[in-house]
Parts: sequence; C-alpha cells; structure tokens
Amino acid sequence: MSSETLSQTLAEIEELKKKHQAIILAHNYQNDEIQDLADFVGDSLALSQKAAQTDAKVIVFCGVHFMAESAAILAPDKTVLLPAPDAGCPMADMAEPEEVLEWRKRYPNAAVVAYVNSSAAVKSVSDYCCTSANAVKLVRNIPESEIIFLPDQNLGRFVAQQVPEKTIHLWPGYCITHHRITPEEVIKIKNLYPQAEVLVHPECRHEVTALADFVGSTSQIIQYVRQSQSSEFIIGTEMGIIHSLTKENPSKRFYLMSPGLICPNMKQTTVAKVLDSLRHLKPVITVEPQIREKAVAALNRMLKYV
Ligand code: CIZ
Ligand code: SF4
Repeated sequence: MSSETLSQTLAEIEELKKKHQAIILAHNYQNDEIQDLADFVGDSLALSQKAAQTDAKVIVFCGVHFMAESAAILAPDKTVLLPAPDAGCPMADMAEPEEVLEWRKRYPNAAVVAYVNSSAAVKSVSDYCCTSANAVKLVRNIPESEIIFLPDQNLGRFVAQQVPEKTIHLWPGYCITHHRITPEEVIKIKNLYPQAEVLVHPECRHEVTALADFVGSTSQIIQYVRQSQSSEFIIGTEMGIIHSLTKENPSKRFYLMSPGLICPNMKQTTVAKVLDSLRHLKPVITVEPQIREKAVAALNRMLKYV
C-alpha cells in the first residue's frame, strides 16, 4: 500500500469507527501498522476485558479466533468482528471438548485448567481458565491438588515446576512458533550479546526457559523491560512484541531470539482487512449461549483465584 493510499484507508477507518461506535483492539503479536492504528494493544485477557468495559458497540478484534471468542464471551451485548476470519491458533486446535471429557473420566478427581488459548467449547467443559500471566498463581491457589492442564504442555510444565506440591497431567499441545526455538539457538545468541537479559515466554520448551533470566507472558515481559536497568534484551516470544518494546523504550535494544518467532496466523490481519470488516460489519464472531454460559463461569472462576 502506498503511503497516500494508506493515509486514505486510515482516514476511512476513523470515519467508520465513529459511524459504528467501534473500537479497534490489537494483540501484542499483530503487525506493526495494526498496533499503530489500534485504540488498545495488549494481551488477550486485557483486550477481552477492555471489550467488556467499553461503551463502544462494535469491537474490531485484531488477533486470532479464540481471542475474538473470548471477547464475545465477556461482551455478549457487543458485535465482535475478526478482520482475518481464517486466523486460527494451531495450539488451540490441539484440544477438542470430547477429548477433554475423556480425560475427565480418566482422572475423575482432577480439575481442568484451560489456558485461554483454547476454543469456547473447550473452555465450556473446563473448570478454570488461565492466561500465561496468571497460570502459576491460579494453579497454586485453587483448592484442587490434581489438575489436567491444557492445551500447552510447555506452559503446563512450567507451572508444574513452580507448584511442585500439585499433580499436573499435561496435555500434549504446543505452540508451533514458540516450541520451535532450540536451546542451541539461545546459547548462540547469548554469546553474541553477552550483556543482554534473556526474556522468554512460557510457551517455549523447558530447555529454553531454563536458559532465561525471566519467563513471562507478553504483558509481563513488557513490564519487566519497563523496570529493568539493563539496556539490551534477547526476546523469546513472537516478534510483534518488539514494536511496543521499542516504542516504549527507545534507548534500549532488543534482539529477537530466533528468526522463526513469527506467528503466521497473527500476521493475517492487514489494514485493508480492518477497513473491509468495518465497511461490511463482518465477519462477526459469536458463541452459542449454552457454551458461553459455561465458558464465562470458567473465566470468572479464574478471576476469583488470581
Ligand atoms: O494471552 C495472550 O495474549 C497470549 C496468547 C500470550 C501472552 O503472553 O500474552
Ligand atoms: Fe497460537 Fe502460538 Fe500463534 Fe499464539 S503464537 S496464536 S499460541 S500459534
């Protein structure tokens, strides 16, 4: 898109936002230009909460499908649009509600903790939801001592290390983007930038998180950098986060841990698709009322313990 076309498109987006009382929410992993045009940038829970609290009638959710579903669960009276309707999450697809029910039979005393990266249907057959920012705290605080953690085995393993007093059954899912990083890559980049602090997401493998100075969600990594005295950081999560980090900390330097840290689904949202979704008020993401009711209960149970 030429810069003239881009500014025309942005002007039209602004006009349509006013006309439809819409706000644009973008995940930390979105393309830079999407983060720049958004009203709020954040992690999936913060964005869903924003969706629930805002006076806007239309939410344009720049992210992947399960995130727009979470917004629809928490803001059922609003129209939630997902400009990139094919943007799914391969990890969320690694758990189906029928399988969860089978695991429940296998471990009848276990509580099911579902990472937000799961479908509304999976959340509806789970006891609690969690995010990567609060998974450890939630698992530690809930009364149950036996837990089925799904779908991310890496986040589950990280939680199990921090909460050794509980028995955690790990679902075999993983994020194709984070799971790909190898410890060899981390060692190589650490040798290149020996002064840098290493910050990684808990969706990375255990062998990778073991080499980090800090393990946290996107919001926690952003907060860590804000407070740190260091001037260089190696970042082990999806590359989109570098945009906010650089904007907020122009004098600090950021090195992406691996060139493979790119989520193709997150990158499906474009400025043209945002415009299109506001023009046609489509595609709308909805959640069936029976599923929504149970999923919202799992989300609310999370809020009680974190
Ligand atoms: O919950 C989110 O937004 C995800 C998927 C990652 C993170 O760490 O924020
Ligand atoms: Fe899913 Fe991984 Fe992409 Fe997040 S980064 S949306 S977990 S595939």
